[in-house]
Amino acid sequence: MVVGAGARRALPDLRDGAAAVLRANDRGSATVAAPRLYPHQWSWDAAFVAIGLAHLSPERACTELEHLLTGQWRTGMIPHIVYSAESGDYFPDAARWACADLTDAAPGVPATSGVTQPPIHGIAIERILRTPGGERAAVRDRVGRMWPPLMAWHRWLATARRSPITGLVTIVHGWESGMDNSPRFDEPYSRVKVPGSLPAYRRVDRDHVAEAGERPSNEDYDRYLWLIEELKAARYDDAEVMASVSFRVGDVFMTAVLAAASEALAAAGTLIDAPAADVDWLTAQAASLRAAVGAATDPATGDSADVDERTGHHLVAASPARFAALLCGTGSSETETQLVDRFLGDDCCGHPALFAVGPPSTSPASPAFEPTRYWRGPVWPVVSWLFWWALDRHGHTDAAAQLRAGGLSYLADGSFAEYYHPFTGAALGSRDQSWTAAVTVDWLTPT
Ligand code: 9WN
Repeated sequence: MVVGAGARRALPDLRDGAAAVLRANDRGSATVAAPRLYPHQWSWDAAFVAIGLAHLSPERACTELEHLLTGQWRTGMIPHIVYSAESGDYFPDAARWACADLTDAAPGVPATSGVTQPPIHGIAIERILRTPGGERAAVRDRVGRMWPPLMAWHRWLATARRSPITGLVTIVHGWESGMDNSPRFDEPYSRVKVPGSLPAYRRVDRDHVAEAGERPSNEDYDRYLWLIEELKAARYDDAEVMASVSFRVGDVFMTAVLAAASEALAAAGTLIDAPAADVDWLTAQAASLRAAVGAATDPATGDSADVDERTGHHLVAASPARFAALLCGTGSSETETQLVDRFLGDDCCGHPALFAVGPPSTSPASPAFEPTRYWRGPVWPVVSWLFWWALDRHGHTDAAAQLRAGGLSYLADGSFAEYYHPFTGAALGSRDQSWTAAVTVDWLTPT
């Protein structure tokens, strides 16, 4: 059932409410992504959480990322979930991944998943340092201590995950994109054949979200779980995974995020006197990632495409990933202005039926659009935040202001939902979602 957006809260109240959610979800040195649905630490959620926490305590923001890094693999990969020691009610649990049983690269403690997520951590690091309090020596020292693992993370992405053909970052599971069941992946997922030998499982997520239609389908879940079995068969070995897993997509959104985060991390490096060779390497990576996004972008439409690496097909879906070039910059102000106009236009953030300005996870104009189903239609505040950040950074301040105002309209009901109905503004999915609260704190803290 869809209900309209609830009572609107005044902005100072909203900021206090968001800070209270972050406090309530704090388990000491890590923040659970959501109190019931996601009782562990997620990788890109943790980076958004750190961005929000930076305004409340830059030291606590550092702790969030330091905790995430305790789950880093020896290869450099930051896994998408760092499991809490208390058995949270979430599936797949750590036992299903069995990472430490299968590879020495995974830490024994904490237990982790065996895939990764969008690398926005560099953006969080730069924001921590630039937020008032971030200039304190104690904060800079702590960022300095995180520098080597952060470099290892970026180097792993560059060596283990960049396609030698397209230069895009390859993902081997839809969960790695962070946009799990987006129509972006319908075609590559159609080629993931689930055999009858898939070990049995129970969907715990359905216990926490009343409406099944707000979550991925059972067919999606079978594929997600089957891919875990394929990763296990490859013993999570990077080369073996690339050679054998039946889902391999050059992810243009992740590539643009990595370009932006590499540039942000390089800027952070200059603030803490990191080794010049590291800063230069990150700057060069950012340029080459931006070029890969450019090569995946149709000059006529401005649409950026993912690439199914099993077939070579270019995949353009009506998702915000089409506008990936805006995240990392196109290098041409004319092209960029046209792209911003399209992004804010009828086919995306400015669709006339929208409750407020914001990129729907799938355009209402697309046949794949489902207004309440997860990444197939709802508006996700964190995605609005990311585009807001990029537009603001690249000087599109009016467009950025529209995104922020629209984002706050969705958020004003004070539920800090995981995602929102694009037409009614009703809260969907989890409530008290940490990253939603974090971007609210960030947007509502005067600069
Ligand atoms: C699987 C935690 C995560 C986000 C993802 C979002 C969702 C998990 C799930 O929740 O994914 O990783 O169980 O649905 O898709 O982006 O990081 O908030």
